[in-house]
Amino acid sequence: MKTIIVLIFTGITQLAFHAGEAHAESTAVAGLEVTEAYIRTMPPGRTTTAGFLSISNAGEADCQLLNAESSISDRVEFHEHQHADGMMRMRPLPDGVIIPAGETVVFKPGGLHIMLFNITSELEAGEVTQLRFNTDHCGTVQFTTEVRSLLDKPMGGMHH
Ligand SMILES: [Cu+2]
Repeated sequence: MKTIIVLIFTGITQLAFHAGEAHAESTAVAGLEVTEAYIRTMPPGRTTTAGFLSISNAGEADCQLLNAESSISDRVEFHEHQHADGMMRMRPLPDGVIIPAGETVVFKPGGLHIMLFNITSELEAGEVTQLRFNTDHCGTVQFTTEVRSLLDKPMGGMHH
């Protein structure tokens, strides 16, 4: 498994949120586990990228991922791909993603994924960045994402 890293987030919103959630964090460590997390390098001139991972829920209750926070992006969304009229389109999931008890959900190209917007740093393959998921009653999950080259696999239908 990837190392779980505790991040210090700044900003009043995060601090206020964190204060209310602090007691639940140990639950998340016991129940939700993220593995194989990575984000893609960006083509020149772009400030948006996608992230992929596996997340398993070893707990006895479903966990809903409500939102995500990133060390390099101030806006992170859950998206899924959808075929409509012969086109592959992306749809935001404003209600987040449910991870059923005892199951693993895979975020992968062409399916469920994370979108990171407004990235101001250049992403180099091999770097790591930090992400965290905030959940309904399963605390927060913090994890490391590796940056992988865009050239490893085609972006296939990623349009914003
Ligand atoms: Cu997307």
